[in-house]
Amino acid sequence: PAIEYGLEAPFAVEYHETLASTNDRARELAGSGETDVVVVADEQTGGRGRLERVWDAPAGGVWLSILCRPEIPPARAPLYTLAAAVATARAAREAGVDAAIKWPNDVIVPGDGGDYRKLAGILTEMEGETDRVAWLVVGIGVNANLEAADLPEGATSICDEAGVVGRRRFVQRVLETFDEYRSNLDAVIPAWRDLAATPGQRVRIEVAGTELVGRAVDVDGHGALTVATDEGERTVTTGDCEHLRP
Ligand code: BTX
Repeated sequence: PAIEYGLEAPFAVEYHETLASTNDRARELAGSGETDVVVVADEQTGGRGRLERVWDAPAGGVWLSILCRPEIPPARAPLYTLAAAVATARAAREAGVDAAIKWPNDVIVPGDGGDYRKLAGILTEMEGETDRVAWLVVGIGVNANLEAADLPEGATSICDEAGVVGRRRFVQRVLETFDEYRSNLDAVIPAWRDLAATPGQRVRIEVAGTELVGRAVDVDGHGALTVATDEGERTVTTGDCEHLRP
């Protein structure tokens, strides 16, 4: 294999050189009753984003999915997505990248004049009853040792921003931070706020076919975003968020 993941992590690590999607493999493991497993691949041939979008995942990136079974209602699951964003942004900063979080789940590198480039994305999937999650798969995709030419427009990588990163150590740091916050969910929002680029920005958010424009204010205890619009304050639980030029 190109990299070995003999990690000191609170998760069992399953490494693949190539896989269609680490989220799909983690879901398979969920079906066989596993938990606290991380699936890592050097390359994905069928990487998925949200809403059936394609996620480009050539060899050299960090593509991983964490499978766990937290004792929480589904309404608290977004905190796991935010915890993954915090873990990823912090690890990227430790690698020398000026990383920040764009609500809800993108890790970006802010540029001049309101511009930004996408460094990483998170895709959380789950199954469960109304009162209790059965399993949760948190997929994290980070453009690590890749070059702009290998990535879609608007993307950047750790390598382009700060040079080649040691992926083993990077993954280790992501998992450590994620583990720290999953057992301390109340600390997720404050940590997220410290790394967030969205509050204070003018944003356009697409939610289920409708569009909302205004100034992002803050996130609430569940990670929902409050936006000040001309028609008053609106709270959005999920959607596609674009930062607009000031
Ligand atoms: P998203 O729906 O927010 O973003 C998807 C969009 O991002 C695409 O439509 C494209 O415009 C852009 N994009 C695609 N590939 C990249 C890339 N490598 N870098 C930057 N931008 C890109 C975000 O979805 C959630 C992505 C999760 C990916 C992880 S990888 C491990 C796990 N397995 C899996 O199949 N998905 C997750």
